[in-house]
Amino acid sequence: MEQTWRWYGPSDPVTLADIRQAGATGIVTALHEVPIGEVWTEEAILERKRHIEWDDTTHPGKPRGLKWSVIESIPVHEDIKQGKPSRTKWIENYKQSIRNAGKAGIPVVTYNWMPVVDWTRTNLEMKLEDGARALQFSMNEYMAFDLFILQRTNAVQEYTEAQISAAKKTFESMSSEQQYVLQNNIIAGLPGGQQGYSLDDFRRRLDEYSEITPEVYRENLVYFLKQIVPVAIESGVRLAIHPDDPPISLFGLPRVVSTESDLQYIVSVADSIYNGLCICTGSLGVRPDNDLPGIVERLGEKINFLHLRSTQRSLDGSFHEASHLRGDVDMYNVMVAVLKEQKKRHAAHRQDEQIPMRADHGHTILDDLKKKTNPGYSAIGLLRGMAELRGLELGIEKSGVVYN
Ligand code: DNO
Repeated sequence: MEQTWRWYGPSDPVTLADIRQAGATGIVTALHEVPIGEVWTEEAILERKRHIEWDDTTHPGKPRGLKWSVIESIPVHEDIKQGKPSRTKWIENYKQSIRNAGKAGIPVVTYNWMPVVDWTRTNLEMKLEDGARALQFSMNEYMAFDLFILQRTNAVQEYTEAQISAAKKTFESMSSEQQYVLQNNIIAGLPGGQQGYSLDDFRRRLDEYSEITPEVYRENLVYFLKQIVPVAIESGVRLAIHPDDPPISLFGLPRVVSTESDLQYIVSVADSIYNGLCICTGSLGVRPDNDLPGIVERLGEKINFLHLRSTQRSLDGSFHEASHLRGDVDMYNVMVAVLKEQKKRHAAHRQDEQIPMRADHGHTILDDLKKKTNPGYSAIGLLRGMAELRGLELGIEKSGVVYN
């Protein structure tokens, strides 16, 4: 695998030099400053690429040993997701951004198809028994927000009585400051996600989806893919759709990228390695019915990017981020399946034999506990995750199991 690292740009407290020392060779980043829907110009992409790949400040003209391998993400404008007539303009912009990424030589573009909110957690500082902090999605906190802070119309009908009373108990045990933190965690936007919303804004956004069923929402995705995949092919840019995180409906919104059959459907819309997947084991792994090693085996050919992490589920639908080799994800068998896929690519002389992967969502540990960091993206936790994963990869390779 190609070891990559998500870098949030020049203001990221984790520097390019830190990433190099962690042993990654690929950078995953985005032009976060470009408003959603606007064209990413070739100049702006090239300028960021130069910044990543050449250490002009300390050693002019010296390569840093890093390469911009993956764009994560070019976000998809809400009008495209909702299938509004104005989508035509935003899709043209999207195509242009892909062409420009291709001209700048960036091989992979990640995107997601989550409506209104990107990845969602209720608690960014869950305390683990060893003192480390982890991201968490607590079902009770989520329902407490939905029912008693957002007070969404229809929410009550979607939960059982037992769920409502558990959520009420949680809500009543929270101080108003804790309620505010919960609200912000959910709607203010996590790093790399959509823009943040105020409560009213958020309600308006949800209302826009009142008529959009999962079927319609999926048709809108098909429409988008039919438009952009030909451009991706022409531009030499492999697309990678990120699964829903978490892979369940939130706030009554449609979800169409949550299961293996969703992924099978998406790749069938345009059968090309350019219409590919980002397999995020932590997102998909929240559903016990997602067989991760099987998904990698069956959809392997279409995997253009890997987010490797693990989650630990609870019976009530809550989960938290586990360390990379623990939790509910069978990382050993996922890795075996990935290495088998790479072996097939090698035999087929595919250029993209080494699949880019990044360790995703580390715990906050050691010195980082005293620092201000991007939730899930502090250096030491990710370094631990990446080190464990590269050890696992090497061990499996040396054991010969992929050659049997
Ligand atoms: C969270 C990430 C998401 C992901 C986007 C892809 O850490 O996995 O922000 O990058 O959903 O579009």
